[in-house]
Amino acid sequence: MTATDAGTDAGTGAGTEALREHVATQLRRARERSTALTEAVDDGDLVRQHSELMSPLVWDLAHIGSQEELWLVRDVGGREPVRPDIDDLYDAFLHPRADRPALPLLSPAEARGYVREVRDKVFDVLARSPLEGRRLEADGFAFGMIVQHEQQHAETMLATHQLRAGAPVLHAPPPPPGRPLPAEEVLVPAGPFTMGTSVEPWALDNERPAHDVHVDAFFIDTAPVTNGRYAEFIAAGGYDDPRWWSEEGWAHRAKAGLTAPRFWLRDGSGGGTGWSRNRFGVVEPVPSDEPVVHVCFHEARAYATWAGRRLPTEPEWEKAARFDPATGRSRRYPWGDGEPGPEHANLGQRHLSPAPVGAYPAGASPLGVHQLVGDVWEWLDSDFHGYPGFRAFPYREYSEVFFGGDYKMLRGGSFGTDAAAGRATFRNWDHPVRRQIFAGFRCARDASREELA
Ligand code: AVJ
Ligand code: FE
Repeated sequence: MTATDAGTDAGTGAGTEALREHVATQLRRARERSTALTEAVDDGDLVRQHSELMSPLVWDLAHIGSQEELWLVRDVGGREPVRPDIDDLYDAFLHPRADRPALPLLSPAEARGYVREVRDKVFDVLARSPLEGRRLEADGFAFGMIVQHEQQHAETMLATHQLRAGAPVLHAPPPPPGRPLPAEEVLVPAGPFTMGTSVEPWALDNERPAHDVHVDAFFIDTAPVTNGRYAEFIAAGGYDDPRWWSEEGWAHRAKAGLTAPRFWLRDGSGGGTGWSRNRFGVVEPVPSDEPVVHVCFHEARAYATWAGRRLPTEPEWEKAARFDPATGRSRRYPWGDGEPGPEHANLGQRHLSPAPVGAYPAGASPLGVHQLVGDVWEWLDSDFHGYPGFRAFPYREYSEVFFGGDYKMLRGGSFGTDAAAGRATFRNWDHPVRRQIFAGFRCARDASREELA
């Protein structure tokens, strides 16, 4: 076995002081983003429930502070609790999202004051932590976990913004232009590769440990499925033909009345795809060459079946994203081991939509697969389980309690995912019916005997 798992020092260069500076920068970046997302709307919009699927924005904000208090102030810092009285209010397991608006939540002003107070203490804890020793503190793991937690909730808040009615309040430049790709699909050769990681310092428990997986030869699309292609599926009557849908998917399609991706509107103008969409309050024609977004797993699977193809499995996706045939190594990212830059991937809410196909040639994998990271989360035909040797750390409720549940895997991150959670080992999951997340998909197929000869 030649496969190995790329190592890193959290991108900080050597040295505890450099790591401390890196942690501080990441904490500040996360807070700038959640602040912007919660300052973009008035107090009414912060406490309102914009969808049964989501929490009020002010719940997310205080929950971010509550998790930070729990792990960094109390556990790492060993300090007195700041607000032990509100632990239960912001425990995601005690109150489903639909019930959260009725709770006696902190007001917007109180929530802002709370997260500021916690953060002040955290900078003090950071200044004193050795950033080594106990596993929670080694390499700044607990701080990295909290950075990722805040960034994940920032993406959730971005999805809440997409569900909010009314005039646009978020603004960003358009993504870079697309360009034609040399091929529509590439062959990923049969053989083992290293999946997951044992050395990435801020990897979460479900990404661990690194382990070798054999993957049969398969073809994978070089880009996610576009709006233009998806509109062809709709025009061909794809939503009305049970042949393309699983039994469960067909039943859901009927019950939920699905006819097109969420936020699409029939367009009277007759141009382009024949559809328009509402994107963060802007109604605009659906661009043909962008990855489709806001489809559920069942729609993705139906499209793939209609197209004579299938969704990739999770090991297939990760092999396409990380495996370097020249060295046999698994990389941290499709383009190599270096941190994502604006030339590599559409991450971090730099833009408010996926980028057209071909917009990130510098982000392609060694096998020539584009836009695996960023743009849209990709639905996969795999369920959520722990890797062999999985151990919950530091708490079972991040991953383990979801293993074996009604979830499908999502990989690669979206335009709303921060780079802190954009590494190619990062695993996401959701119910197969969910459409408010920034999820699309790409297709794959088995390689035939003739094609391999
Ligand atoms: C990994 C995105 C499914 O948002 O439910 C946030 C991340 N866990 N707070 C979620 C998470 C605890 C989680 N997902
Ligand atoms: Fe959370």
